Amino acid sequence: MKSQEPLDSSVKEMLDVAKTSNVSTVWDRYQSQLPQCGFGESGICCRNCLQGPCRISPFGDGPDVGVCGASADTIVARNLIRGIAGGAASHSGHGKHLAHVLKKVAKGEALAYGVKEAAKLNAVAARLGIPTENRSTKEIAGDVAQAALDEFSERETPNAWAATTLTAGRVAKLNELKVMPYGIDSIIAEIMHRTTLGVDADPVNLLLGGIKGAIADFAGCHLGTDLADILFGIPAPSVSEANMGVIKEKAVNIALHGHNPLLSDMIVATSREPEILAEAKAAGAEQGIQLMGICCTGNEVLMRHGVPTVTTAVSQELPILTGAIDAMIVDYQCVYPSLPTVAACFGTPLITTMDIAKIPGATHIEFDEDHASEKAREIIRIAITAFKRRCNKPVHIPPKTSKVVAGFSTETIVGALAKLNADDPLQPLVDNIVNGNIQGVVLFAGCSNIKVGHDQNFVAIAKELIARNILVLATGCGAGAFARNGLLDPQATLDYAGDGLKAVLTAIGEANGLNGPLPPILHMGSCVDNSRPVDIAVALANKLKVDIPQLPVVASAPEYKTEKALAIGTWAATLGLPTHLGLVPPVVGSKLVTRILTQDIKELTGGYFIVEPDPILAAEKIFNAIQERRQNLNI
Ligand code: BF8
Repeated sequence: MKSQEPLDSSVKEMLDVAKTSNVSTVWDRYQSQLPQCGFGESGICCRNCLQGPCRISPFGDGPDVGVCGASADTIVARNLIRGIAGGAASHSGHGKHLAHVLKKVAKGEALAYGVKEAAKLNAVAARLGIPTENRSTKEIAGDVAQAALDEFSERETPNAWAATTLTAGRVAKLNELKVMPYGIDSIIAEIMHRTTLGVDADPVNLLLGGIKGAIADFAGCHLGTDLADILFGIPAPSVSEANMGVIKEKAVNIALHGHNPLLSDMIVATSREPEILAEAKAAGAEQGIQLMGICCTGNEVLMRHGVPTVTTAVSQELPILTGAIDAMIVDYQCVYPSLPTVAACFGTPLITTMDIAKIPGATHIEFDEDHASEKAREIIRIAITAFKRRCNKPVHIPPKTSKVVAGFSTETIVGALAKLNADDPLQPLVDNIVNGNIQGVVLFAGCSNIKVGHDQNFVAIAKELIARNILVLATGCGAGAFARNGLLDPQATLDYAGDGLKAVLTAIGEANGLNGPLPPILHMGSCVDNSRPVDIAVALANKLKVDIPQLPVVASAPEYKTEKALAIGTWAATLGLPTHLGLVPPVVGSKLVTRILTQDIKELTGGYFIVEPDPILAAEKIFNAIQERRQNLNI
């Protein structure tokens, strides 16, 4: 498939710069991979043992089993659930890292960190059954951190971050299907075990194992969100900006990329220290230090500190091509190994920081939580030195920026609704769903993918839905796409929302002193923060005394690409949501697996996958899924 045109004019402009500078980007590398392997795209190649690789003929004119006898159904299911295990390992690894730091905080170590949100710590502790009365914050933090670490190994009780956060109905369903996880790492290991040669060959059993892995992913995501809020604060709305125009020619421009707020939060704090600012100014940076985010690290610092977003995953190489980035600092996940090569062309320091995520050609400065501020200072000073080197060299910065209002945590949304009804904050939302002002809710999650015209699907589908009075929530690179294309600006509510949605968003905005509406899309954070919209769905379901599969709520991943997105999509469908995918997943080599995921799973969980690459048809199908649920609720 030929990659389509990006939507964003800044991305197009920088691709022209790449061409004239003779710098290869993900767009070029994708073209040079074409045509991509059809066996891989269909999920019917197997490398799980050394008698292979094996390929199954999709047309029935070649082998229909691998050397060991595995069928296309077995191979497709095995490949899919290994992807889910990869996603679960990533999300939960991020959460585990936060748990270790919270544990250090409890022990009086990692002094740069602390418990910023004691109320959330207490709420999480209470949910986990950890006593809070007459105990110090450190004692409670120690127990919560230990409970989080206990989530990883094999145990005799279900994963608490799944069993205590979902509706009773969902917990019962997960138990009934025997897919409730009993240890995140142990499930990941179990998936690796059952997919090796000669273990599980039953595609249905394999898929159930994958669902268990996806629920473990959910637990890891929720744990990650909770611990980040405890350590760094619950996000609240702030006004910021997005797109390449946030880069300032005469500032020390530092791009923060990756996922974990542990380092990036520290860099934000350190960059605001007078001493460091003075160093930047002394180096000639009259506009000071300009931080900007990429991918989910970008979402974390946008949500909590209003740091602008410069771009999202697919276009992560392009800010460097402006010639004005003085350091790109990466932690882990979704970081392209190409970055040091691009950075070398512009003299930009590309700094890796995590011991599990090194890239040849990068400068590695190992992050260390016990010396977090010192590390942050060391890194910022590298950027200041790079700024001195680039001073007065030509830069090419596309000027476009969009206004962004972001920071909609669950707590913030409930707080904003409380301004309409303090006794029962969810009631105004319920009333407006029942009266049709809000037809339903769609969560846009997941990545940007080079196979899709960058941002095209996200923006086209969301605009259709907003016009039809659907409340849209967003996380991850989806939220970034909306940010750069003006859909996180309250003005977009006035420009694009249907009358019912506009009235509700305006009423909430005015009740909260905003003199206008909320934006039509509420940015709820990074990919681990997909747990936040689930919390809202659970609260709604409990209030209505129904379960999640009855709610007029749909998930959509129109441009997904990572294993993490496979895991999220699978738990979304398991929790009972119709889940739209804008790219065909690598399962079509098995009719059985395809049928299970798009049809049969509906009987099991109430959720299912809608695969639709065309954005207008996708919007129609998402809207219809919402209408079906409204009818079933008699509203
Ligand atoms: O975790 S949306 S490309 S940045 S995987 Fe990666 Fe996908 Fe972006 Fe965040 Ni999520």
